[in-house]
Amino acid sequence: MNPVSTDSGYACWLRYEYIENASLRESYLSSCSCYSLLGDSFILMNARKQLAEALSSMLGRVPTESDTGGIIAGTIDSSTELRQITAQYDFDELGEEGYVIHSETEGPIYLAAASDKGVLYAVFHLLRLLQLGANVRNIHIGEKPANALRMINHWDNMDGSVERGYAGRSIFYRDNGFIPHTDRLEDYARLLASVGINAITINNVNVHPRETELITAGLLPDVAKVADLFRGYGIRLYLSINFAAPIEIGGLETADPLDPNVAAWWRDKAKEIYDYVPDFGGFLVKADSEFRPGPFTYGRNHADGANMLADALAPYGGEVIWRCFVYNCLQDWRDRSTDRAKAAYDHFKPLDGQFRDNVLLQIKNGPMDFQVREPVSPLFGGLKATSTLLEVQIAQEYTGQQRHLCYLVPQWKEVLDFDTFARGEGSSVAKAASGALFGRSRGGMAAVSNVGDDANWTGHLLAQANLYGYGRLAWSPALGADEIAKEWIMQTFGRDLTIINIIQNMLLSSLEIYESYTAPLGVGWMVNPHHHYGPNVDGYEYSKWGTYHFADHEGIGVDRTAGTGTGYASQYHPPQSARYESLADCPDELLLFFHHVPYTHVLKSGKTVIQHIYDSHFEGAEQAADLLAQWNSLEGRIDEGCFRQVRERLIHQEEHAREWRDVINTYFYRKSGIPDERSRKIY
Ligand code: GCV
Repeated sequence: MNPVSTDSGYACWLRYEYIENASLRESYLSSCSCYSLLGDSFILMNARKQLAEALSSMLGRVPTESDTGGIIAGTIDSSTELRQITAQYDFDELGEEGYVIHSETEGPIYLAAASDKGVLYAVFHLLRLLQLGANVRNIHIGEKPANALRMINHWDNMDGSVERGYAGRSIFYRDNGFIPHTDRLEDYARLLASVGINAITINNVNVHPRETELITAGLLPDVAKVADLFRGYGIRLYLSINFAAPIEIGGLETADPLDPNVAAWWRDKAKEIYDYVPDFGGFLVKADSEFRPGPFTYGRNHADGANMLADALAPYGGEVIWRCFVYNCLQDWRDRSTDRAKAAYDHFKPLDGQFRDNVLLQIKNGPMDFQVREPVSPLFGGLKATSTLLEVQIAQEYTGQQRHLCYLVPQWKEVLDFDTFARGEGSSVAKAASGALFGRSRGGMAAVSNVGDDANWTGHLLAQANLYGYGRLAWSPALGADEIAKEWIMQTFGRDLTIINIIQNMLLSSLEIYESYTAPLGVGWMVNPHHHYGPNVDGYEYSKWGTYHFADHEGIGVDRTAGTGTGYASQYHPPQSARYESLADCPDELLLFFHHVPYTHVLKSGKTVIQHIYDSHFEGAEQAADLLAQWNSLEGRIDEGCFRQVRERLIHQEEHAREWRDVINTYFYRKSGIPDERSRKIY
């Protein structure tokens, strides 16, 4: 482990604290005082190191290497004993990344997998069980991930800045080059692997001139070093590319995807990249979006662009991840007919089935942009013949920027559980994104990282739970947000029940609290332009970005119905389309996303819209104060360094929630002229 003090929270959920409880420690020692890990690939060496270090730390004794008992780990091809003992498991079914953990009342604990990566995941799983204080006898676990791709996207720039980064500078780059020493990266790779992440892009989707050069001989040796490091933890490296690279670094006059010289340039480029990184994952592409170049310049479509790149990568097993975050960012706010929410579906639905097999479309969870509340993107279930990735944002751009506590796993769960009805009832986003719903094997999740070089990685210590939770959920969308929270807390703060209950309660209530004192009922935005922090109701109202709430003295909301509005609601399959279309059936929390209503409209909750705005903002601010009170009750029970840094953030959150409350309530009181039923202070 890194020498940084544990007080900072640097070790995250891999603290492997000494187990104070003597009987538990003794029981683990009787099963885990020795181990044998068969094989010496990079991945297995890392697995061995991890196992040995974690066991020493938790059990207070360095485990011995011995093949006569304890833990026996390896691939099924490496030992007849392992193969025989685990004969009852179907390793074909468990696949390349699945594994088995098997133990009886006595005897060794067996960790077996078809591949080295599976063994690494099994080691992390066993260590998690130990950190959670679980029984490790009589366990018969056969695990495999629900998603083939479980990816992290970094929005890091080579100057060391991180777009929408709230935890310091980049851990990869400084001064337009790579940071030479890689201890921290190694710790990061270990953290990611421990929750099953298997893919990473290391540069921003907005690819500037310097990062465009990542695919040139000048920088590929450095890229290769990073790829080597991550490979040792089962993580494949991808790069974000600039669609105009053939012009900007290739000396061509065009980047037209149908121009044979352009295609040849990318083919040569792919060969060059694979010379350095033989298992290179592929390209992540933001094209024709927010001023990024793309195929539109040449009158081509997204399939033309993606397929040309996919053909270049195909001989080497690489893939193209093409983002669907495409919309008109130069809209006229006076134009009520154009609806940004419709754009991704309008662009990509007609192309469904036209993409190569090694293209995946990466779709943000909602149709707008990572707001605290949005409906699910109708492209899930809309696309049936294309592989997809669900993109979520661990970085809290619109959810408190890692200064406010906002545990996002419940939001992602809601998205994953949403029924698209694409193949009738039970067609969840989880199944659509993974591809399982349509019999496709590639698919999964991608997430914008929330990590930087802050000592605790994520700025807000409790925001580590989002990174942890994302990985766990991408592995198994069936896990509960509460379960994940509890796992994370126990591994980070130990097994004291009072601590667990308080922090779990804080995490699980935090999203709802944040939502209640910010933008109401699904309307979104209402933030300061550019940096997106803090309240500004009209911040984007007269802008070109297509993000409006249309509040006037009578009412608020965007009519997105097919009957009288933009028609967005009809992009869903029935019955979701009908539910959103109907004012009576539309769920309260999304009401203003789909309908423009008077402030006196009565919600299902029985409150009017205006009273809901007042109540939720007053209550939300109070609850934010209560988060601080709950945390304060932990003083002396948890590490002082961790306690203080979180308290500082919660003090700010409390104040800032009041600012949100007063700005929003005052705005709507002044617009509507309707007083608060309870006569509370509005300015
Ligand atoms: C990387 C939003 C963010 C941008 C981000 C963009 C995207 O617009 O504010 O910073 O750019 O999404 O996802 O491409």
